[in-house]
Amino acid sequence: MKRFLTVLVLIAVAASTLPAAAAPQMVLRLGETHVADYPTTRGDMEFSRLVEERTGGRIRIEVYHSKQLGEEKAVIEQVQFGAIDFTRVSISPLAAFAPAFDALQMPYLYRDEEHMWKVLNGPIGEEFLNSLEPANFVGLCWYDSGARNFYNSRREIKSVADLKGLKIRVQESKLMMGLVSALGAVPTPMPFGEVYSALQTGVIDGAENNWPSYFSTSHYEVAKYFTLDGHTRVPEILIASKMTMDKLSKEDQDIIRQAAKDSMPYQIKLWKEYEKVSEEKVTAAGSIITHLSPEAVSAFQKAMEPLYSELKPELQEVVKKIREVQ
Ligand code: GTR
Repeated sequence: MKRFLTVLVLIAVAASTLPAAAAPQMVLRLGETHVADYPTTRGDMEFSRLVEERTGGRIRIEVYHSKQLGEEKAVIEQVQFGAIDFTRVSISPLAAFAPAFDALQMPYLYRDEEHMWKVLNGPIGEEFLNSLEPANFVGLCWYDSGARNFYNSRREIKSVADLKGLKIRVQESKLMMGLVSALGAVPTPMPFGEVYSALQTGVIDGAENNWPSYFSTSHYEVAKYFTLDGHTRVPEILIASKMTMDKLSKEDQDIIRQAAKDSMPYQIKLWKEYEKVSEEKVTAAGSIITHLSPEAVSAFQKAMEPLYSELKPELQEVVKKIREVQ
């Protein structure tokens, strides 16, 4: 018994001299609209893991997925005021806070995916990330979001004419409202989380998004006509609150910036896999997938042309530069 007690005392003494498991000195919050296994959420988690690892556990970033911190627009506002530290959002709602971002999400702007990545990973993309500071954000990196397409519960869309009069939900974005109006449909801005029930109850006829969002939200259950028109490529962006970043040392700011960039390949790889899975799942569930003829695609492009002439001259310049990227 005596020996047993001695051993216990020795263990207790040893434990008290061991460094305690490093408690984080700073816990920061990241808001994400998507569910836990969605590629953007997993990208956020990779970013968080890298920051924790590279700061030796001093900085922990907790990822609040599935809108736990609110819908996209409200979260962006809170990041602006420093109440939330980070968020990953689509650049569509962000453009309400930084209007130049519309130039990056114009319809049929990029020749293809490769063109988009050349732009985002080159000087134009870097300039956009840096341009957010006056709005009190720090742009960290881009994530993949594929191309957006129309879907609805009423009928197959094979031409622009088929969209006429349909009530289509859009993100809270002026550009997206204009885009849907240009096609003769009726735009209805609405938070992402309300779309399923609005489709189900017939408040709206359709919406538009990429394969993964169409699948993960179960919108395919209530809107089975999906047309591959690919009207926009709208990059996702990871942003920080400038107020949060200003509180950190230069070294920690650099760690955060680099960790975000280093999480990109992981997110992009998961995106590609999830796009395929989503397409398979919705097709198996009975969605009707419509491929457009080249003539129909040209007609979509033509109908949206006025959006370009309505852009402010300085944004038209940016569009020109984007198109010149080879
Ligand atoms: C998704 C995007 C979300 C959100 C959503 C929407 O593609 O990843 O951040 O913007 O679209 O349509 O509201």
